[in-house]
Amino acid sequence: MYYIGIDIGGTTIKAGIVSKYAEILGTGSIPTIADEKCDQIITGIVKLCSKLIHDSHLFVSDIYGIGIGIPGTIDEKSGTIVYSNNLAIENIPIVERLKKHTHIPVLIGNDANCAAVGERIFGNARGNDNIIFITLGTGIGTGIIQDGKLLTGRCGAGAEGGHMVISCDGERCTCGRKGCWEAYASATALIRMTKKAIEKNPNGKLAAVAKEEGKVSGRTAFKAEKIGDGDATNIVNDYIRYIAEGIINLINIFRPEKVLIGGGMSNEGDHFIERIERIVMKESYGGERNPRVIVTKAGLLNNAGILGAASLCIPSDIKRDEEF
Ligand code: BMX
Ligand code: ZN
Repeated sequence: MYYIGIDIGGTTIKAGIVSKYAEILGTGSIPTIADEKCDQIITGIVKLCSKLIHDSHLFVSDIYGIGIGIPGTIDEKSGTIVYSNNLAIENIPIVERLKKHTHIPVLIGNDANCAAVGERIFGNARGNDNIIFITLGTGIGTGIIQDGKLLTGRCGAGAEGGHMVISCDGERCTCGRKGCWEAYASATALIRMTKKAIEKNPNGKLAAVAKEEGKVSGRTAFKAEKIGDGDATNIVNDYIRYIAEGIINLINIFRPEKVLIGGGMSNEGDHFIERIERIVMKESYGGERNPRVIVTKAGLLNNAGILGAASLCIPSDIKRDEEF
């Protein structure tokens, strides 16, 4: 019994064959070429799946399901990509179209929602019925599981925590609103803040670190902070503060057991997470009087996309298997 997990990102589509025990038998990827009707994505996925099945010496009949994680508004029930602004596609009945070609059941979900489910089955939220998964990457995605149930809102158009406003009339977000959490606490936002500081002080240590790296990335300010640069310290402190603000807002509504941080920024390590947790513990509603929420790094890391997507298809009795 095997599953295929597919992670559609803005630049790459990654796929992997996954066993019910989260072993990955083989992976592959193709560039994301998004056209209006999604034809290239669909043909690319069909070819990628056949290649993976073939390379893993399996048959189509060994694959019990294909799960796909996609950024944007995903209607799981109708199997439609309702809207994905990064990919610039709308209203694509992707499940129906893929099923015609693959003859394998296909399930889809928002990327962060998939990762939340994956963390609960295979990752750092095993045994937890109340969790919030947050991905800090190009954008901010959130996956909310309450009492064991994934909250997606009507037609999958809810649970977009990245688009709650943390600063009225603040920075413009890709969604059109101003001041969204994503516009302050995604890796993209951190890069914007770092670039701004470098423009102001082109001869400082922060600029030197960026030059050495060859570009400004989400790591630049963290690296410069470690060598004692004041501008970098301010940026990182603000950034951590912004992340914490959003997490506290979510905790005040959902009060989960755990908040799991994934996405590229989670690679900044334990100290990064601890700094966020310190603010969160102090400022969540009720402080230490209310049940503690553990803030921790997500467990699936680089495989979160593939395992999360595959876990959409894995039956719930298997999900609770003690072996995990
Ligand atoms: C955006 C939104 C979310 C997504 C999140 C993380 C789109 C295309 N995306 O807020 O649905 O979960 O980004 O996406 O509307 P990532 O690309 O950073 O993983
Ligand atoms: Zn927004």
